[in-house]
Order: sequence, then structure tokens, then C-alpha cells
Amino acid sequence: MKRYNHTAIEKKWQNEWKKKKVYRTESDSKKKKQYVLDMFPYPSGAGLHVGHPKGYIGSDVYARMKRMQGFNVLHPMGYDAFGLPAEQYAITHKIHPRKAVLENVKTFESQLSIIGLSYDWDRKVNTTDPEYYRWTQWIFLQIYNSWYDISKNKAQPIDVLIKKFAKEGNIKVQAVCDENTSVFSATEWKNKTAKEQQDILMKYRLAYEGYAEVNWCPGLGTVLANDEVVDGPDGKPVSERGGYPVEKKQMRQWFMRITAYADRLLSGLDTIQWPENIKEIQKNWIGKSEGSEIEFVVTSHKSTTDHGLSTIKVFTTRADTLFGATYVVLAPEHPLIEKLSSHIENISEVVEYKTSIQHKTSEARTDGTKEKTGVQMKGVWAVNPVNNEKIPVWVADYVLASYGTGAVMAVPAHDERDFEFAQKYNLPIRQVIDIPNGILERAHTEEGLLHNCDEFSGMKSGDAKTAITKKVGGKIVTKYKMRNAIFARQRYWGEPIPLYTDKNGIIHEVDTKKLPLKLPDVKSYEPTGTGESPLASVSAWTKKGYETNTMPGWAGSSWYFLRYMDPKNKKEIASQKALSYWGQVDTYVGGAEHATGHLLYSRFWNKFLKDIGVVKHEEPFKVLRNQGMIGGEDGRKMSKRWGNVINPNDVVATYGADTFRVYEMFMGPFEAGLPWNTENIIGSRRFVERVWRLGQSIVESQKSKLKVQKTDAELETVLHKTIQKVTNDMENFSHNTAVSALMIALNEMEKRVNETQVRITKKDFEMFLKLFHPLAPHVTEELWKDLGNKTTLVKEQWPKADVRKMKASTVTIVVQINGKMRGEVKVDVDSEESEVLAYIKKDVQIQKWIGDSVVKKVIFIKNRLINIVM
Ligand code: ANZ
Repeated sequence: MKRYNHTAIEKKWQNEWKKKKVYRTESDSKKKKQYVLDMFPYPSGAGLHVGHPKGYIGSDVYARMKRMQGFNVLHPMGYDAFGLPAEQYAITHKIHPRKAVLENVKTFESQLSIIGLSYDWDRKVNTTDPEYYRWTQWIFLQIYNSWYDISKNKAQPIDVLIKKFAKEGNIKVQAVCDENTSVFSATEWKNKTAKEQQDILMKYRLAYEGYAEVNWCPGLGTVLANDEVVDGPDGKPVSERGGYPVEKKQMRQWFMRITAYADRLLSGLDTIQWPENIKEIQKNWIGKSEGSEIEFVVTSHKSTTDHGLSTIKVFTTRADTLFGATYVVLAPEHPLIEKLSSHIENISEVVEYKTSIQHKTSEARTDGTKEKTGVQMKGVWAVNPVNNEKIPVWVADYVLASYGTGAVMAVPAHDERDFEFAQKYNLPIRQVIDIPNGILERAHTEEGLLHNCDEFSGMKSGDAKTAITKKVGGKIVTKYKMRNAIFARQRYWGEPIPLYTDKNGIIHEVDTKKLPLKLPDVKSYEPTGTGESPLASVSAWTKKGYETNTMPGWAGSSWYFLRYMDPKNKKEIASQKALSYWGQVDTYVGGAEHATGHLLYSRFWNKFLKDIGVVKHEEPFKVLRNQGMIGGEDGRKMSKRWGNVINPNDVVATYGADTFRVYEMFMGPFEAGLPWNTENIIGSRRFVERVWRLGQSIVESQKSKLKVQKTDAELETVLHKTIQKVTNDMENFSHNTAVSALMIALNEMEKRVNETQVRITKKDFEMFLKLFHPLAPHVTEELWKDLGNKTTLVKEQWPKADVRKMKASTVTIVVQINGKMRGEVKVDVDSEESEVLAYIKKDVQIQKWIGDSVVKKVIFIKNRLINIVM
């Protein structure tokens, strides 16, 4: 029998498939399409461990089945290679990032190439390729040149807005814009200087320049996103990479007005098949909240006027509890603190407090388990508009500047945070909602009937929210937790932003015909340390006034799925034909860690591209699947740090790629995080070897007289049931149970050959090979060839389950004599009692028990049992 040499077989078929381009996606096809996409990786220098390919194998199994089912499958791979990881790697290894990326891509591809993944490599994209980022820059310019029209609920060209301003000012314009945008008439608009007009338009553009307090990391010389900042050992924030200290700093930035799309990002979630937890994370991130804005007048001891010194605007979702407000809290960053400083008696204490919480992250500040801190602003008071009561004003870190209005009315009786704070600082707690047993031991946060609220007493919370807001002249508003996204890095390794500023401070776009605006070569691509990008020290760059910030890591990854549809197009991001044929990504596979970053940004860009007519679908990814992580054998995360990394190259060399694939899919549910287990991989290897041996025995029987022609009906039933199960399981990414079903089918086939010497037909075994092919493409292809086939299994037709054949034709019936089991008979399905008795008469073994006795009674259960009572 031919030996199973996995190395030779796998190498051979990988070369063959490559040579014949069997995975090439058809560009012009009448077939139904199927777009199966892996989240594209950062080609990191460290190479892959066995956890990384799990998602790729899962999607590959799926893509292979779809191809065999007759779909035109788009299953591409590419690289997200701009950004911090690539740049950090280049700096540590003292090579240019461009070179580092090429090296890393090579390592990555050599590791991927041995696993037998069915990518169409001709469609590869790389975000750092100027031919690719030309289109990232083009999209940026479209966003820059757009504003959000609320009346049309979509993005519109900025020229439309400029015409409106010239015609009627901005009073009637319904647009998403900065909060501090003032009202102007057409004449006022026309009288403004170009620079003034530019500044106003910045308040409307969907990509705009502004200043923001950012997480500044001097050690990395860059600004970090919130999720790149973690708590350091002493509680102070540090960068996730490298653990360098992080501080707050005001910086010039570019932003994307993603908040304009908040509602669409929310409602779109109901139209896509994504894991519920990811949808939930996005919902919370967007954080839509309906409430009221209510103003409290601020007074001091000294002030005598009724207007007060100023007003504090609070945002509350519980206007019904306004009578229960016993103090007001400002976020430490609230601008009113400075404004009121001459009236605050303990101003130095307040300022000291402000400084002390500066390093805290918003996560730490809103963490319910941490103790709340605060300080009263002595000498000033807020007047509760509903009853004119003067209540104290506090500054506390549990109120965030970035949410609502940065100020809250505190109702300790009905809000947990306020309750905890009031207890700590001995502030009054006033109950204004009825509670069932009348005793307030904790905050009672449920809504109910109002109580002790003058004319509102007895009213339901829901009604009282509107009524009280109206009475105090407040406003019903919708707030979102989501903020506009920073779209700039002060780094070298990113797409240049295609804008330049002239001597008069006017910003111009680079002509789209002149794109790509290429990243210039620099002497040093390391951070300048001043916070500016290394591009700021390239005189050829700054002389032309080019923007020195580069785009963030998420730019290139927000639209790459569109480029795969038509990757070499020189005229547009992809042709309309390709875009409309491929439409949405049907199945998107990747890690759950992208829940709020990539998966939100790409939804946003896709919606924008729909608004400007480039794409047809509101949502880019129809089905999302998250693979679970593979941990180390010791139960820890697989990482260099723990020395528990297993390299797929070693596994493939020892056991073969097919075994590796089968093992990773068989180890448990696709979504589950599970530890690697070397002992179990041997089990998968044995399974593959058994398939090999059975296959070879059939190959041999084909050559001899033993060749079997007639199909075994019972085996046929097993196989058709297997077809149905494997098809359904693979469709649902339940690849582990698909493997189990195949194991059961293999047992059935082996049983016949080993125990009963009954040979099975070539056709039946081939059906099994087709089902097993997506999991173990090489070994199945080799056996397919050995059985005399000239075609490739890759393009064979996926078997269809025949419902009629799934029903067994014979059954085994238990035979009892006086209630004791004495044997079994095999009869046709649905045989009647008389027919079964006829069989029994012929069975010598059973007849021995009956002998000459008189049969008194027969108990018969169709298809199961017969009991002969004597
Ligand atoms: C008074 C009140 C009484 C509140 C009560 C709640 C219960 P969501 O649902 O998350 O939108 N809040 C408002 N702005 C805040 C800020 N910048 N930082 C921290 N907390 C803030 O929550 C809105 C509620 O969170 C608001 O309603 C406010 O507290 C608080 F019985 O106002 B509430």
C-alpha cells in the first residue's frame, strides 16, 4: 500500500493549485457570488503562532464548500501595513518601514502558504502601496468635501452648503455641525474673509481640522487612542505597547464627524447577522440616550441679582426627579470653574483637585467599583429651577466632561453614583419617587409615581419627565456617548493627508488627478519627540505647505473589502460593475477585539460611500463570525512572553497541514477560546491516516477482481445523512461537528471493509472525499487522483443529500422470547408482523429457543422489536 507522506503530498498539490490558478475568482461571471473575507492582518515581524490561522482555516473551509456548491467565490488576502506596529518594528530593528513591511509580508506568506488556504493571490492588496492609498486619499477628499444634511439624512457636497450660505445664511440649514456654530445671514457670509469662511466650513465638513485634548505619549512620540492606553502599575495611564507614560495634551488634529452617522450606525445593527455581543458593544459605544437639558442659575453669597453669575446646564435622563436634586456636580474640566474662580472661596483646593485627577482615564473614573472623589466649590450655589432651592455645587471625577453637558444634577435617592457620593460627603438624600416598602436603603433607581413634588405628585415618571422639563424651560434632547473620531497621527508611517495650506492659511486639496500624494523619503522616520510628525522636518514637504499629520491606522482598513472586488482598477476605487456584482461581504471572519474600532469605522465609511453613490449597500458585512482564541497548552494566552508559543510551521512539518486544519476545526466550537493540546492533534492525525488507508484499499480493489459495483443501501443512508449534516454544519461554521459526522461515516465504511470484508464502491468513497475536502484538501485531492480522476476536487460538485436515500431501507429488529432477548433479525423497513415472523422461522439460532412450544401471544413494535410469548 502506498505510504502516507504528508510533506510530499502537500507540497505537490500546493504547487499544482498555484500553477493552475484553481482559486482564481472569475471577474465576469453569470454565477451567483459569495464573498468570504478574513479581516486582513498586520504583517507583524514576529510571525504567526498556531492561534492566528484558526479564523483563516474556518473561512477557508467555508469558501471551499461554497466553491464546490457552484458559487463564484471571492476569497482574498492582503495587508494592513501602515500604522504603529509596523513603525515600531521598523524602529526597533533599525530598518525602513517599507522594507520591514516587505520582509514581514514574506514571512507571513511563507507561513500561510503551507496551510493550503484557497486565496486568490492575484487580488492581494497592501494599504502601503501608493496604488492602493491613492484611493484612500481620494475617499478622504470626498469626506472632506461633504457635510451631513439632516433633512435628507445623508452626506451632501460641501458646494451645496456654500451656495446655501450665500443665498440664505445658515439659519435654515439642518446640518450636523460643531456645537459652537453661530448664526449668520447671507450678507454676513459674503462679507467674511476666505479664512473666516474656511473656519466656518470646518464646523460642517465630515473631515475637519480642530484641536483636541489627546492622550499624548512622549515615549512613543505619538497620540494614542483611548483603547491603546491602559493603567500602569501605579494606576497612572501608560501606553499598551511598551508601557510608556501617557499625559493629556491639546493638539491640532484632523477629525471624522462619525457622530453624524450615529443613528444609522445604530439602526443598521438590526439588519445584519452579527454575534449579539458585538452588536451590544457597538450599541453601548454609540450610547444613544434620550433626556433633558435643564439650566440651573448659579449665585454666590455676594450676588444680589436674580440673573445670577452664570448658568449650569445639566443633562439628565430623569427630569422626573428634579425635586430630589440636592446638589449639582461639574466635571473637573468644566470651563465654568475658571469663569467662577473669583467667587469660589476654596479655589486653590478646587484647582489642586483638578490636577490630582488629570491622569485618570475615563474608564477608571466611571468604574462603579472605585471610590468616588470630589470637592465642593464653596461660596457658590445652584438654584433648582423647579422650586428655587439653593443647592451646593461640587466638582467630582465621576462626571465626565465629554458626555452630555459635563454637568449633572445629583439625585442621591434615585441614582447609585449620587447615593454613594452623598453618603460619603454627608449630603442630603431626598426621595421623590414612591418606593414599595417605603424604606430607602440604597438608591431606588426604578421609575414610578412621583411623591412630594407639588403639583406633579402622583404623576408617572414617564409623563413627569416631559411635564417638568417643560415647566422649567428645559429642552428634550438626544445625546450620544460616541465622539467624533481623531483622524491623524503625528507619525511617519501612514497615508499622507492630501491637503496643503498656502501662505494665507487657506487649505487646498491636492488635485485628485495628482494622487497619490506619495510619502516622501526621510532621513529619520523616528518620532521627533516634539509631538510633530517627522514630515515636519522635511523641507521639501513643508515648503509646499503639505499637511504633516498622516492618516491613522484605521484609514486603509476602512474600505479594503471594496478594493478586492477590482484591485487593479486605475480609474476608480472599483468599477461600478464589480461593486454591484459583489455587493456586501457575505461572511466576514475575524477577532472580536475589533468590535468598536475597525468594525465601526468601516461601517461609517461604507455608509458615506453609499451616500455619494459609490456603493449600493448600507452595511458592508452581512454575516460576522468571530473565531475564539487558541491559548497555550498551559492555559495562558499564547505569547512570546510566556514562552508557550507554538509555531504552525513545526506542527505542519510533523503532522501535516491537513491534520493541522482538521485539529483546529475539531478542537471545539469555532467561537470558543480553547487551549492547544498536542495529545489531541495525534487523534486528528490518526483520523487522516485512516481515511488514507481506506482510500488506498479502495484504490487497490479497483485494480483487482474485488472491485465492487453495487452500492450498499445501508451505507448509502449513512452517507446521505452525513452529506446533510456536514453541509448544514459547515454553513453554520460548526466545523467541529462536521468533523464528528465524517468520523462516524468513516467508522461505518471501515467496519464493512475490516469486519465483514464487504468492499465499498468507489462512488461512495468519493462522496466522502468531497465532504472531507474543505477540511483536508491535500490528502483528499491525492486520493481523488489515485482513484483515477483527472479533475481537481477543488472544482468538483458538492454532493446533494437525497432525502429518499436518507431513509434506511432495512432495520434490525430485536427478537425476544418470553421477554428475554434471544437475537436480532434484519428486515425491510416497515415490515409487518407476519413478515418478521417469516424471517424468524428461517433463523436457526432463534428457532432453537422456540422449538415445538405453542405460541400464546406476539408483541410487535414496528421497526423495533418482536416478543414471542409461549
Ligand atoms: C439626574 C438623575 C437622577 C440621573 C436619577 C439618573 C438617575 P445615560 O443613560 O448614560 O445617558 N450624567 C449626565 N451627564 C453625565 C456626565 N457627563 N458624566 C457622568 N454622568 C452623567 O445617563 C444619563 C445620566 O447620567 C443623567 O441622568 C445623569 O444623571 C448622568 F435618578 O441626572 B441623571
